[in-house]
Amino acid sequence: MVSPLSWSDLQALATFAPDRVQGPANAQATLRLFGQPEAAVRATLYRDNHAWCPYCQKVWIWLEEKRIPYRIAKVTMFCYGEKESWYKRKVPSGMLPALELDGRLITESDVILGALEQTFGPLSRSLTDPQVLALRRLERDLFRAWCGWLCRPSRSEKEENFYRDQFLTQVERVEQALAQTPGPYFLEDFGAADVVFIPYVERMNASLYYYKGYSLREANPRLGAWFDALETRAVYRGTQSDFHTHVHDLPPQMGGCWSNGTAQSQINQQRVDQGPWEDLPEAGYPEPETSRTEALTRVLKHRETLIQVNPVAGADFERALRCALTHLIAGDLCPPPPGSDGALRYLRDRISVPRDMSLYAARRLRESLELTAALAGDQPGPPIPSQHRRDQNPAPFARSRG
Ligand SMILES: N[C@@H](CCC(=O)N[C@@H](CS)C(=O)NCC(=O)O)C(=O)O
Repeated sequence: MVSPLSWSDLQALATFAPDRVQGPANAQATLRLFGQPEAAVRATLYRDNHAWCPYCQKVWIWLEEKRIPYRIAKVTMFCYGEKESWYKRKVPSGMLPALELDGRLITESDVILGALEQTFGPLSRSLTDPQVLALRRLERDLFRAWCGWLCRPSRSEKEENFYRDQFLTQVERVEQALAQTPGPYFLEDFGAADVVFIPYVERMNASLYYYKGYSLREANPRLGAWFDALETRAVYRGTQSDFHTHVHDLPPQMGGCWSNGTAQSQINQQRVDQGPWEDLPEAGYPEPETSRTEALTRVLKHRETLIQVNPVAGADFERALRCALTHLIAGDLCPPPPGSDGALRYLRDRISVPRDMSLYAARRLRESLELTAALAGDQPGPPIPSQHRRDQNPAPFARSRG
C-alpha cells in the first residue's frame, strides 16, 4: 500500500498525445484532414457530444473510411442535456446527424450518405446497388426484431420466447448473408453495406448480452468473424463503444430496455456493471500498450470538473481520485479516504466510450476506481438513471475544455 502521487507527479506521467487531426479515428477530434490542407475541407458533420447516436456513427465511419477531410461540431441530445440554440436555428427538430457539404445543410443519415456518395464516390459498392439495397432491408428487419425483443416488457415466458425467436430468425438471415462471400464482410470488400449494419449490431451485441443473457457475437460464427474483421480496422476501433456505455445509453434513447431476468442475464449484468471487465465479448483485439496513459491523460484533462460534478464527492474526493490514478499508472494499491467509495463508483459508472477514452483505457480506469473504492467499502454510487441521462450533461465539461 502506498500514498497517492501528487497531481504534478501524475501530470508528468500523462504522456498520451495522439494526433487527433491526422492520426487514427478518434472521438475527440473537431477537424480531420488525412494529410490534406485545411482548405480542402468541404464538409462539417454535426454529431452528438457523447457519440451515442447510431445514425451519426454511420456517417462518421463513412467519412473516415473514405478519408474525406471534414470538421466535427458536437451537439447535445435531448436525453442528456439542453439542445444548443445555434443548432435549433439550423435544424429546428434538433435531430442528428446533419452534414454541411459545400454550404448545403443535409439531414437524415441515408440522405447524407447518398449526397456524400454522389460527391466523393461510393465506399466500395453504392448504397443503391441492388445487393446493397437488399442488405439494407435486411438490416431494418433485424433492427425491428431487436426492438421487438428488447424494448417491450413480456407478459409471459411464451411471449418472451416468441420475440426472441423472431429476432433469432433474422439473425439466421444475417448469418446466411455473411456466408455468401468468402471474406468476413457482407460483400467482397468492406464497404457501405457493412457501415449500415455496424451501429445497431454493435448495440444489439451489448444490449442482448446484458438484458437477455444472449451473446450475439459468440453465438453466431459469421457475425463473430465480422466483428473480428471490423476490429482490425482503425476506423472502426476509433468509433467503437463498449457494453457498459451502450447498455446504459440505450434505455432513454429507445424508451426502455427490458431484462428477461434469466440467471445468465443477471450474471452478465453483474460483469458489465461491476467487472471484472476482461473477456467480455465486446472486443477481441489485444489491449494497446497506451491504455493506462490514455486513461490517465483523459482524466487529468477534466479532473477539476470531474470533482465538481460528482454528487457524492466529499472534501477528500480529490485525494481518492489521486489514489485510483496512482493504481492505474503505477499498479500500487493506495487506500483512499474513508467514505470515498461511493464517489469513486459514481465516476466508475460514468466513463463513456469512446467519448472519454477508448475501450481498453476505460476498462483499466474502471478497474482502478473499483479496486480503490473496495479498500474503503462497498457503498455503491448513485444509480444510473434509465429515463434520461442528465447525469451525463456535457455542459460543464464543454466549459472546462478550454
Ligand atoms: N432517420 C434519422 C434518425 C436520426 C435520429 O433518430 N437521431 C436521434 C439520435 S440517435 C436524434 O437526433 N434525436 C434527437 C435527440 O436525441 O436530441 C436519420 O437516419 O438520420
